[in-house]
Amino acid sequence: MKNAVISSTGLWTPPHSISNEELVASYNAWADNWNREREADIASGIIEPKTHSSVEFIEKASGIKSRYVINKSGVIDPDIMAPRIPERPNEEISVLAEMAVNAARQALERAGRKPEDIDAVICAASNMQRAYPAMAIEVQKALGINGFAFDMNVACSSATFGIQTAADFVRSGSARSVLMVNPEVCSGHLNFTDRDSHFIFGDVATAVLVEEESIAPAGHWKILGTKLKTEFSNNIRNNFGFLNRAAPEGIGAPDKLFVQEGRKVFKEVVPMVATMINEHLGELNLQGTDLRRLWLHQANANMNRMISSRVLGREANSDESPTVLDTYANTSSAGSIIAFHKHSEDFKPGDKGLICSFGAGYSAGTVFVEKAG
Ligand code: CO8
Repeated sequence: MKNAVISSTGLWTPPHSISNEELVASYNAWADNWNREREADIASGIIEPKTHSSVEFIEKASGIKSRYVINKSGVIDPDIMAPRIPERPNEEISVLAEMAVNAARQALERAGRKPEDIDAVICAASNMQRAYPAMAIEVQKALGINGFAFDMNVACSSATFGIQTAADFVRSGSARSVLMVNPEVCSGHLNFTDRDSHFIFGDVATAVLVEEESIAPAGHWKILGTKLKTEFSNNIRNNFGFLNRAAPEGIGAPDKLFVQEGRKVFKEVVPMVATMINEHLGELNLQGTDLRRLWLHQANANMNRMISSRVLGREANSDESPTVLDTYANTSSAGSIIAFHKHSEDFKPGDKGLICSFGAGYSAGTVFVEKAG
């Protein structure tokens, strides 16, 4: 069996950012309008009024201060409350593919790779823009890559599942160089009129180049081990899909967007992920204290604090478990890759770390890495 390594990563960040203050102002204006239109029903107690969202709550509950988005004007317009991303003709590159290509080009450049060096493309993300042809095949064409490409979706865990899939191709010898991309337009699936979740997500794209060790550039990352886990839960769900088109409530219904039982997710996923990390550490004859850094999924700062405490045996500092939530919010599958991309330059040969994601499914993935010489 061949050894798989991570040769490089890439990141593309959208140009527009929305602060909590801006997001809360638009939500509150929307809620005031909603209440005004239903004044009589609210006064007679038939319906409950919408209450205001709060900047303080968002930051305390999640650690999020702002998020990047593909379209800002629609999201912060109280009369729209959704991104307005113009549809493109089939002859033009699609939005998701374009984002992925931007991140991919950086990963290829950082590894000194040309398109002809790549054997396969995997597009691993929470929500594909269309059913088919696969986003990955469009990315493959846009970059001029030969070989094969396909999409996969394991929600927030898509990137770690994508890394293991790419590593398995390399280990088995069916590919030597695999490009894995994670374009996430979370704003397209978020209900900006739901106070409990309107602040959670942002848009971004990341890329990871997984290759056979013998061809990898200097300074690559050895993959010490990968592990995946899934356990069915309805606590994070999005019912959008072609089968719902004829449903009486229509495509605009709230359950055709992201919905979650945030408290339950928090309580159930923290122990599941901490146990998984500790078991995988044991299988690799490692301990939490052997890890220089944890690049955890970026859903909630408090969640990451609890998981890292259970792995290290004490609270991790921001150097040991960095967060990008303050500026990026939750970017689904891309979160742990952004953290890895932005906070790994200081690693010395032999330093070890963990890329870990978790989310809807439930699903979780662990990728232990070591900086090579
Ligand atoms: N402003 C003010 N108050 C608020 C707000 C708000 N915006 N929202 C809620 N409150 C109130 C509530 O009404 C509640 O009030 P009361 O106590 O009177 O009932 C109080 O604040 C506390 O509310 P919660 O219990 O909901 O608050 P929590 O402390 O639990 O924090 C969180 C909420 C931040 C959602 C937290 O539970 C959390 O982060 N949970 C984990 C979530 C998570 O990890 N989800 C994973 C999602 S990612 C994934 O896998 C799906 C992929 C999707 C792709 C992208 C598509 C968009």
